[in-house]
Formats: sequence, C-alpha cells, structure tokens
Amino acid sequence: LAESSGITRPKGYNVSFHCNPEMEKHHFGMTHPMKPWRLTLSKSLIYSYGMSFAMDNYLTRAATYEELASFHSTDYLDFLGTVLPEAVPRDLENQNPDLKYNLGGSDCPLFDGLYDYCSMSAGSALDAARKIVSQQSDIAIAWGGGLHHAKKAEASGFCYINDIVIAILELLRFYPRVLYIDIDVHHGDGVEEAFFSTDRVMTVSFHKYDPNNFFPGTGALDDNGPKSEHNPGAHHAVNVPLNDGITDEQYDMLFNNIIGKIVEKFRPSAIALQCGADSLAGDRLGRFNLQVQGHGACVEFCKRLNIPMILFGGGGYTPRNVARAWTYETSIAINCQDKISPILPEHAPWREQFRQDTLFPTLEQILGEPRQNRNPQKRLQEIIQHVTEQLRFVES
Ligand code: V1S
Ligand code: CA
Ligand code: ZN
Repeated sequence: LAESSGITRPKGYNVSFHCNPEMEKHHFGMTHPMKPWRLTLSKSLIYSYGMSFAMDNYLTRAATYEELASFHSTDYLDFLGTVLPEAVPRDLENQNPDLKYNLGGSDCPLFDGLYDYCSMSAGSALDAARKIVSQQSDIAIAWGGGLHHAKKAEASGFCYINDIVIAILELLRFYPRVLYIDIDVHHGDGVEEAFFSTDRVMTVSFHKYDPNNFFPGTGALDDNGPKSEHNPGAHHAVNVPLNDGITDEQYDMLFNNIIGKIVEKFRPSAIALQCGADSLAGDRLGRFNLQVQGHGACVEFCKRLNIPMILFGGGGYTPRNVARAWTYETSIAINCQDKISPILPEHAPWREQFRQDTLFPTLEQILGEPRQNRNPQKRLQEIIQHVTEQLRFVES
C-alpha cells in the first residue's frame, strides 16, 4: 500500500507517531464541541494514505501521577483523580460547593474516565518529548495532545492537564531553549503563564483576540510577560492578536516573518508546535479563513528550520477538516506532501464524512460564502513592528 502510493520512509530522518485509541472512547457530552471522534477520523485518514509505514508508531501509556505533578499541584491532581461525575448537581445559585478548580461546568465537564483521558493525553506528549530528547525522532507527533489552557491548579477551556507544559519541561532537561508556537485559534494562555518567569522558553501564540467576546480573552499584542526587573522571562511571550477572516496568504506572511525573526534571535534548540485545527475556515468555534494548505504551511516552515520538533494537536471542532489538516501535516513531517493524492483514498473509512473527496477543499466548498476578512494589511505590519521591537529586549 505504502509503496504503491509512493510513500516511503524519509532517509536519515525519523518521525514518530504517538497515540492511544483508548483516548477516543471518552466523551465530554452530547452537545460539547470537543469530540474525541476527530482523533479517530484523523488517524484513519493518515493510515488510509499508508503514512504509518513511514513513521515509528507508538501506542502510548498513561502518564504517572508523578509525571503530571511535574507541573500540576498535587491538590488539583488528587481532586481530579477522585471527583465523580455525580458531583455535578448544583444549588439554586448554580453553585456546587463541592466543585472547585473550574471543574464540572459546561466547558470542563466531569465525565467517566476523565483522569485516564487526561493521563493518556499527557502520556502521548511525554513519550513524544522523550523520543526527541533521546534523538530517536526528529519530529514526534502527538495529535491527541495540545491542551494549552490548563493551569497548574485549574481546568480551563476543555483542558484539564497541560500536556504541552509537561512535555516542554521534559525537553528542558536536555535542551537549553525551547520555542513554543501555537496556531490554535485560541490564545495559548496556560503554556504562556507556565513559562512566564523563564528565558529558556519563548512562547508565541497566533489567535483571534477580542477581550470581551472570544475565549479566553487574553493575549494582547503588548502582553509580553511580567516586566519586573528581576524576571528573566520578561519579553519572552509573543502574542499575535488577529481578527476574523484572516487568509492563508496573510497568515503565511505573518508566520514566516515573526517566527523567522524569533528563531534568528532566540536560537531555539527544540520546537513545540501546537497545531490546533480550529483556526481552519468552517470550524464550529473558529473565525478564520485558513485552508488546509495555509495551516500546513506553518508546519512546513518549522520543519525547514531543521530543529527537533514535537507536533501537538489542540482544538478543532469540525472533525472532517481536523482530519484533513492533521493528515496533510503528517505528510509534511514525513516529507511526502508532494507525493500523496489530493483525492481522498477510495478505501478510506467514513469517506462520506468528508463531503468533498478532496484533501484541499476550497473556501467556497467549506463555507459557501467566506467570512469577511477584518485584518487590514496595516494592522499586520504594526504587529510585525511590535514583535521586532520586543525582540530587541531578548538576549541572544
Ligand atoms: N467559543 C466557544 C465555546 N463553546 C463552548 C461550549 C459549547 C457547548 C458546550 F456544550 C460546551 C462548551 N465553550 C466555549 C469556550 C471555550 C473554548 C475552548 C477552546 C479550547 C481550545 O480549542 O483552545 C483547546 C482545546 N468557552 C467560553 O467561551 C466560556 C463561556 C465563556 C461561554 C460558553 N459557555 C458554554 C461556557 C462559558
Ligand atoms: Ca493560538
Ligand atoms: Zn482552540
């Protein structure tokens, strides 16, 4: 299958793929946008293209309590490990005094097997980090991770355990500097906050920003880390706040310009790239006009830097488009993006779910009418200017 489709292992280059199908069995609830089914659909499309033959495939284990505690507080982990879904009933003021840490609301519901789900996501990310650290992988992929909102002792925005922070902490045992890049449509607030006080991690998030009407409401252009005199992490948080409807062309220009400058100045020894697919056009929660090609171009740009890299998943609430993006990005990792057919494989399971039989639907196919673009070129130049000035404060 792999040979007939032209997919072969990249020479002298190892890509590892980390997943745990048990994760896909967990459910946040009927109306909740986070559907683990998107992982099933993504994996099945990746396998249908024969890409597993070009990667080292690992069934990941659950992270241990001690591994989760490398970032999270033990009080929070103990509560997460013991709280039951039945704890949900609330009083007349919609409060439940037994619930804490932002758990049990509509964004972060309690469900059966929650702790296992969280530890599996963190396990995939940690295994990916260890493959990078041991230099057995050049790129390690963990599409089940990327849960960037979770805090040390708080769940937030569908995220309970911050697998990215845990993986970066592992990278820092070996690498002096890690660059975190986040192309999810939401601000990567949890990762940013975790590394606010170190100059060994630079965080960069591209996101829709509207402090009043778009979750989580943080990530303004001039939020660049606490600027106290003694904070080495000052200026090491880069935020790229965007408006609705940004296009592939504009995003590509911004991404290449900003990441190019950061890499030149910060000289990262490893990259953690969160590839949240809710920045694609037609996403149930997102607002951008990105296509699979534009989203993938970010992965391609990072791959060309030739720096060890972990690819994380993240958001993505229209499963057919999530599957397309992560499949295309897997093909970029194994360097076969020019070899795979843009027509979805005939034998792909759930092929009818994709509506169109192409890996690259047009904006018209996705949306009918594309979302209005509210990102004037002048504003994008101001953003680049701000980041350029910010980087003057970063020691190289
Ligand atoms: N946008 C959005 C959105 N939609 C929901 C939601 C909808 C239906 C449900 F049954 C449950 C929740 N919540 C939100 C956002 C959180 C977005 C999290 C994105 C996560 C990620 O992609 O970045 C990474 C995995 N929450 C809110 O907007 C908060 C509310 C303020 C409004 C919505 N209600 C349901 C909760 C409170
Ligand atoms: Ca982001
Ligand atoms: Zn998101």
